[in-house]
Amino acid sequence: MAINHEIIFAGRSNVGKSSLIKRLTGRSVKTGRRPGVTRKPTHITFRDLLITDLPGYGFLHGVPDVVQERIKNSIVHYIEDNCDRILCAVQVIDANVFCDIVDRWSERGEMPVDIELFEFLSDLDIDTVIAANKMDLVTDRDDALDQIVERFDFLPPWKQWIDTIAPVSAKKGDVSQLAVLVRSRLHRIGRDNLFGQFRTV
Ligand SMILES: Nc1nc2c(ncn2[C@@H]2O[C@H](COP(=O)(O)OP(=O)(O)O)[C@@H](O)[C@H]2O)c(=O)[nH]1
Ligand SMILES: [Mg+2]
Repeated sequence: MAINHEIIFAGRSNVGKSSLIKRLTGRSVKTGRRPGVTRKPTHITFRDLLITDLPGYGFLHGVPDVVQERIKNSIVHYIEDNCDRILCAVQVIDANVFCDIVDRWSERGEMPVDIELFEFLSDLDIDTVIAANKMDLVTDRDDALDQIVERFDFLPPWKQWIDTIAPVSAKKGDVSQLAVLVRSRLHRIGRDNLFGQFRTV
């Protein structure tokens, strides 16, 4: 069957992209034993909808710079090439360490990769949902989410942005808020028939 629509999962290595896809859809994408092992996009399909798990975006400890640059370029090209059929992007972040990492880069005067990725997706007019994963590790939930939306240049409180950010935990199985957001994007294109592929429990 021809592919008409695509949902991409993007973000740094180890933030839980593959785990989230598994929790959300009940289906596995190929995963490597080590983070960063997956260097090519991997896919699952539901009828004419493609779900894509992209390689980790940005710095990865122990991987040579040239290789990192190559992976980053290939991700950028993949997204640009498939832009027209991309219904939405799920940008996955590790809610527990996101702000520390962003601030560390900012203090060095460098563009944090997560922000770079988010802006890149916005520039392409790709509807982007932020999945704040690993919420099970976060103690002050509302405060953490307020801090996170601020880094993306959204005004807190985070609850103003529930159509854009979904706090989730792939590990504890709590992904319902993300399923709701993905379903809303499917609804917009009249594809409620795919709702069943994205579990709310
Ligand atoms: N505590 C916690 N760990 C998680 C969660 N989601 C994923 N992980 C763990 O984070 C690591 C990386 O997950 P993976 O899905 O491979 O990340 P990817 O590189 O972004 O695809 C694995 O050890 C997962 O078990 C979560 O919600 N909470
Ligand atoms: Mg993965």
